This record gives sequence, structure tokens and C-alpha cells, in this order.
Amino acid sequence: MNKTVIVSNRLPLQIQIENNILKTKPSVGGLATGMKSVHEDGNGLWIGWSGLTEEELNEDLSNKVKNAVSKQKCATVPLTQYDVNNFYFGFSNKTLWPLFHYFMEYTEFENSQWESYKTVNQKFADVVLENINDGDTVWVHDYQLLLLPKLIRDKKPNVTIGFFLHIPFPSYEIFRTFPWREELLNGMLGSDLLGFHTYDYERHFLSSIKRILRLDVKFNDIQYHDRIVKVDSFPMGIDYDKFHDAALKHASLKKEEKSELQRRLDDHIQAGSNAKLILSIDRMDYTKGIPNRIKAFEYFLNKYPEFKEKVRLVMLAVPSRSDVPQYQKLKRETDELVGRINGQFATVSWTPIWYFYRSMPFDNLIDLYVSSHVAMITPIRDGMNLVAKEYIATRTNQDGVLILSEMAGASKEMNEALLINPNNFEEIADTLKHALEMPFDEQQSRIKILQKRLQRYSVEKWAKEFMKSLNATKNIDAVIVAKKMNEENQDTMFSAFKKAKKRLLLLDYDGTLVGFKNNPLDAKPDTNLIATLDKLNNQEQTDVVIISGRDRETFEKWFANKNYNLITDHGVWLKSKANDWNMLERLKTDWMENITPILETFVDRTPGTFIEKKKYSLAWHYRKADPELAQIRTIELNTVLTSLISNNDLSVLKGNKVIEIKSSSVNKGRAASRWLAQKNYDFIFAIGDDWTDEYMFEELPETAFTVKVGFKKTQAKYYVKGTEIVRDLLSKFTN
Ligand code: ADQ
Repeated sequence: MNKTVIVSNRLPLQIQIENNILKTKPSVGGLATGMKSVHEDGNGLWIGWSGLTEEELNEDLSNKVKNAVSKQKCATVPLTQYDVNNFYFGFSNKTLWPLFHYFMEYTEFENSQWESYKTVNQKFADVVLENINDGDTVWVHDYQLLLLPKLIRDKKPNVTIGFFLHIPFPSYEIFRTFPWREELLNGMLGSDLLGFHTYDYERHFLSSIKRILRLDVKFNDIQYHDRIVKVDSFPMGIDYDKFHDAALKHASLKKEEKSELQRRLDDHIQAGSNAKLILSIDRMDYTKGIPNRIKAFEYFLNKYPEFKEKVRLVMLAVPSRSDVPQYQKLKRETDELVGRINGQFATVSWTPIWYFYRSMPFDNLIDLYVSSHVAMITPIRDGMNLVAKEYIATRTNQDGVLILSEMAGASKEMNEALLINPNNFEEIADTLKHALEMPFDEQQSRIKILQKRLQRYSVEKWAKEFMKSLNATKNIDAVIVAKKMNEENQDTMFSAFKKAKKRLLLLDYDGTLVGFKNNPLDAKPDTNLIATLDKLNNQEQTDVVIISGRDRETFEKWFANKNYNLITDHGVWLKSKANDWNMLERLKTDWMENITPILETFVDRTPGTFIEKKKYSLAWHYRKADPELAQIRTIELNTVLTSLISNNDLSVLKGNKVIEIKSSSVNKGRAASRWLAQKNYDFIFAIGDDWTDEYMFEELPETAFTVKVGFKKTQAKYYVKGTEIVRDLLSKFTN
């Protein structure tokens, strides 16, 4: 039975050892809840670090931990103190976390920490690989494990891998500063499906993929070697019922059943007719905008002094990553700010800020959520932010107002909240006033809509949707009609080749025999290629034809003393062996002087593009241009050209990063048919990489072995990955 393996930095368990006795407790976090159904399903497994370093565990304890977690369907990845310092506190939290949250000034690029990040990702891969078989599904979580998908894929290509990033993916301009950017992106692309919280993060990621790796992206599909990688957004939800039900239960508590915290909160609310609580909850992290929030509150008290002694900010900050210097600095700054403002505004009966620096049990969290009239969640940058959603879920009377930073991923789906820019104190102060004075009807109408959405798109639904999309990637191959040219297909082909009496090999040049160069004139045949072509060409009863869109002059130069069969200009010129060049199609070229100026305007407006003037066609190359601008320009150019070419018997061909305009009456298909008519071939092989080769595939008989280079939609029967495999295949024809 196939299984699903979840991988995250930490296991969803808390392990405690006291006097050599080991206790495990399930974590209550949102992720653990969301993944519950995935984890419990069949023989599911969760892989992660236990939270105890190798140094803290002797052999006996280590075995005990292994046994205890395995009962919870978990497996541990052993990490040393060095790993935790360098991989976790180091690279994950001093490099990736600040960079991905746009805190460039906090970002360290330390080679030794990067090495540790790679080593630990490999440690995770080792445990995953021990536990999976072909056909299994792996779901990897978050920024600590960005390299893991590739490490798994390289060893086990036949598993389905999903990856979800819980933090933002930054814009290309930020991401490009990262020294190991290619390696990181390739690591992620080991996945079949990549998930982000919002469309913006998805967009940023795809932009980096296009610009840094220069890969082709169609909508949300990335063409990656011989695979398609899907990218999509899945906004994570919460366990809505858990929070809602807890709030309902809370409402029915008798006075004596209430917590100490709740009684104190009640005291404040009952102190005056307009007494209100403003809630703020986060991990103590510089991305959460805690100092800004306090300063904005100060600004509010100064601007609207009528709220003094009436409102109180209840601020809960959970200790987090306190080994990292920036977090220590933030803690000091927060302490100082709270002290200063309380000192400045406090009266005998009122302190403006109640500040808790600790983790709180779930019941107390509920006390805070249900007692607060306003929740003020104002991160500087946040992947999603679940606190905002939890607050809404607990508002069982449908009162309360959420003030939410537009920099939180959650703001994309919580339009009914009051959205603010966390750096604009004026706006925050005015919004806070608006929130405190909002009539109940308006509160209710906003909360109702928010609750409806959160209830529907719960964390469980989120996990299900992701798994559904991940499973759907298993059928992605069916979209591409061609089959992979594997060993078995090759055997069939080569045995047909051996038996045949008259063989024909039709070979496209660019993108097939040689890779693409920025300047087309740099794609000269190298000595290895010439040696292979010589061998092929000298075989008895074998006609080799290089069939290309290149112009005759270039091939004349490159293959000057070779007696190859050459077809150039998409089929205008033919040279068979030692004979002279022969014109297959008579073509007019007067259209070129009208089209050239149009192409020139596109060159002027699209840096990195240029025109290649061939004898019978014009090509506009955009390989070096900004991929997104080029995409817009190709659509524009296509529209312009379509209206011009119809009466001129011209056609527009979209090649590999090139648009070519040429006469409609010539194409590789016609040229190939003419060649075929000369002899009765009993073996035909044709290979090519782009659109222009599709004409050739179309014209060839059903028995031909047609091969597409690259993983694209095609009429060919087979596909291969790239030029290296093509060369390997060709050399096999000569053995
Ligand atoms: P976090 O940065 O941790 O998560 P968030 O999404 O707000 O941020 O989750 C915090 C969780 O901790 C909430 O479920 C909250 O109830 C709980 N919590 C907060 N204070 C607590 C306290 N004092 N005691 C106990 N529990 C407390 C990262 C990303 C986010 C993203 C999540 C999920 O940074 O942007 O939303 O992952 O993908």
C-alpha cells in the first residue's frame, strides 16, 4: 500500500525526559491539526527532529525516543548541537527567515552555515529515503527544508513530492541577492507541486524561476527538464471549530469557573461604560511589527486623549528564537517601549499596556480572544498570520473588530477586516478610533462574512486541497502525448534500424544537435558533433539530412568540406552530398522591407532582443530579454503581424525564444516530403525541438520514429530531455 510521508523541521510532538522517563505529548499547533487526516490515513508517517540533540541523548534514551515516536507514526532525524546552531538558528533563522521577510539588513550570508544547511537537508533526505518506496507521496514543509525535494527526487524519481512554504517568497529583486539562489531553486523544483499562501508569493517565485533559471513557465506550470512542476496558492486556514466551540464553552462558564486572567480582564471591562480591550498576540519576532504597534498606540493616545483610561492594549508575545541576537535586541526594545509608555501615561487606576512575555495555555488564549473588542495584528511582513483568523473564529456574538496589516498574507482573504499599512501611524491611530467606535451592525456584517469563509476553508480543507492537487500531478504525463524514449523504445528502434535496407535520419540543428547560445553564430558544430555526424554519414544505406531554419550561408561555412545532406532556410535550399546547392522553392522577399521596420520598433522597446536577417526570412530573437517583458511583446508582435501577413502568403513561426516570419509555402514538412519521395525508405528517424519541426513530424509516415527534444506538446511519438541525450542517441546509431 502506498503511503504519505510528511516532513517538517520539528515533529508534531513534545518530548520530555525526567529522571530517564520519557513522555510525549502531541503539539497543538495549526499545522499538526491540519495534517491530522493526512497523517492518520493508512500507514502515514511524519519525519522530523525530536527537539533533543544527539548530545542530549545517550544510546538508551535515543532508542526510547525512537520507540516512543514510532508509536505516534513518527520517525526522527538525528541532529547534533552543531546542526541546531548552524542549520536552524544559523542559516534558517539568520539568512532565510530575514531575507524572505525583506529584512535584508538582518540577513547573514555565512558559508559555513550554508554548508550546515545542506548537510542537515541531506540528513532529512536519508531518513526519508529509508522510509519510502516508489509510488509513495511526500509532503515537505517550510523554509528549513528547501533543498529536500531535489535530494529525494534524485534518488527516488518515482515518488510524488509536494512542498509548502509557510513564509513569504520575496520579490525577485530581494531573492536575487542570495548567493546560492540557483541551488535553492533547483532544490525546490525537485517537487511536483509547490504551494504558497498567496498568489503574490507564487508570482514572486515564478519570476525568480524565469529570470534566474530561465525556465519556461506557462500559467502555473514550470517546464523543468522532462517534468512539469506545478505551482499554486493554498491559503492556510485554522481549526475553526476548535476555536469557535471553545469560545461557546467559555461563554457558558459560571463566575467561579473562570480563570484568574479572565476575572482580571472582566474587571477592566466593567470598570467603565466605554472600557475596551485591544488585543495583540504574536511570537516575539521582528517581522511581527511589535515596536511599531506600541508606537502607533502611543501616537493614538496622544492624538485621541479621550480614550485614555478607557482602552488598554493587552499584548501577548511568545518567546521565540531567543538565541539569535536580533531577537534579543527586539525583546529589549519592546521592554523599554512598554516601560516608557506605561510610565508616561499610567494613572493610579490605569496602565495603558498589559504586557505578557510568555506562552499561554489554550484556555487563556481563548480568554483573551473573547474578551477583546479589537484585535490589532500589524506585522511588517507575515506569510499568513493565523492569530487574525483565530480571533475571528472566537467571536461567537459576531461583535469585535479586526485591524490587520496589509503585509500579512491573511489580508488577501480578509478584506472585511480594517486593513492598514503597519508603517503609517496616522492611519493606524485613525483606524483604531474607527474600530473602537464602530456600530454593532457594521461589526456584525464584517465578522459574518469573515467567519463564513474561515469556517469553509479550514486547515483541514487546506490540507485536503493541497493533497488533491498533489495527487493530480500524477496524471500530468498524460497531457504530453509523447512517450519518453527509454531503453525499451530504443531497443525496438535500433533493431528496426539494423534490419532496414534504406534508412533516413532527419536531424534538426539548433536545440537538437547543439544547445542554444546567446548569439546564434556561436552555435557552431564542435569536433565531437562533427565526428558523430561523419560516422553516421559514412554508414552504408543511411541518408543523414540536417534540416534547419538556418540560412544557407551559415551552413556553407560550417560544413564547407563535408558531404552531408543539408536543407536550410526551412526548406528553401537543398544540398545533397557533394552536389551543388539547389533551390527547392522560389520565394519572393520584397515583404521584408515592410516588416523589418516593425521588428525594429520591437527591438528598440525590448532590451536584449535583436533581428536576424536571413535570406528568406526574418527572425526576432528574445532569448536574452527580460522573460516577462518578452512574453508581453511576443503577444503584441503576434497581433501586429497577424494583421499584416494574411494577404502576403507569410506565416509567423514561434520557435524557441524566437519569432520567425517567412513565406507560408515553405516549411520543414514540405521539404521532408520531397526528400522522402526520392527513395523507398524502410527506416525513418526524425528529431527536433521546436514548432518548425512539428511540420516535419506531421508529414512523416506512421512507421517513422519521431522524437521531440524537450518536454512540450508535440506530434512526435517520443521525447528526450536535451541535446546531451540526442548526441548519445545518435552515437548509438553508429555502433
Ligand atoms: P508564525 O510566525 O508562528 O507562523 P502565526 O501564523 O500567527 O505565526 O501562528 C502563531 C500560532 O501560535 C497561532 O496559532 C497562535 O494561536 C499561537 N500562539 C500565539 N501566541 C501564543 C501564546 N502566547 N501561547 C500559545 N500559543 C500562542 C508561520 C508563519 C505565518 C504562517 C504560519 C502558518 O510566520 O505567517 O501563518 O507559519 O503557515
